[in-house]
Amino acid sequence: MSTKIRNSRKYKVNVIKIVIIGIYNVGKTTLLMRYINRDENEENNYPTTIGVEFERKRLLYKETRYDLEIFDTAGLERFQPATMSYVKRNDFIIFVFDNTEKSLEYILNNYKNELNSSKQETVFVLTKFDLLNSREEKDSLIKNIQKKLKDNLHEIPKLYVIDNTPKSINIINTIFMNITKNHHKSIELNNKSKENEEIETIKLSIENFKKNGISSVEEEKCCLF
Ligand SMILES: Nc1nc2c(ncn2[C@@H]2O[C@H](COP(=O)(O)OP(=O)(O)OP(=O)(O)O)[C@@H](O)[C@H]2O)c(=O)[nH]1
Ligand SMILES: [Mg+2]
Repeated sequence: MSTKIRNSRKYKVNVIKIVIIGIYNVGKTTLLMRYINRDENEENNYPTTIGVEFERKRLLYKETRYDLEIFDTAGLERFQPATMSYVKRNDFIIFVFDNTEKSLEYILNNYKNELNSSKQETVFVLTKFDLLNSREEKDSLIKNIQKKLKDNLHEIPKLYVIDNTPKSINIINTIFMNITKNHHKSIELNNKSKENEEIETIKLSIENFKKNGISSVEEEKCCLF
């Protein structure tokens, strides 16, 4: 028991807020449950989401503990205003769509401005790839999607493709792992820019010392700080 407490104190905890968005029935809840429960059962059906559901996953990455707080939104149109409000409150957005045209159009029509103006990180996930029969069909769908993304968005987002095979569990894990890595990187960058700011302040104070005729001993003290 005491060991557990010591261990948990050893790590810094960071919260990453993620929201999953897409039209109804594209597989948002299935994706999340596959991640949370490592649920490989393709027969599992979840009731349609009403409002917003919440799940938490704890990860350890580079000695930093991350709490992933994941919001699974309802795709039904009547919940759309509530869903919109979640977009701004989260660090990452996972947009989910399936092999139907309307499911990608739903995202582009409703979130295009957000996608083109926001600094939030986003990824796109195409589900139900297993329902396409031939290689040609699959290739043409991917081409079509890439064209639509290119035509509508300033920056082409990362696109993951999943289906009902057990392999998709690994892809889903990668999606969340990459989100965590990106977040970690942005924290590191942020810390570095803070360090640079401190260096700048030290430089300025050296100049101040010089201006006021303070001796080089003081200057050394200043630099050791
Ligand atoms: N074949 C296939 N079916 C899938 C896949 N992903 C999800 N499904 C099925 O799609 C249906 C809808 O999945 P959900 O996860 O409930 O969809 P949702 O986006 O959460 O739907 P709402 O909560 O209504 O917005 C279920 O029957 C799933 O089993 C997939 O990759 N392949
Ligand atoms: Mg759902």
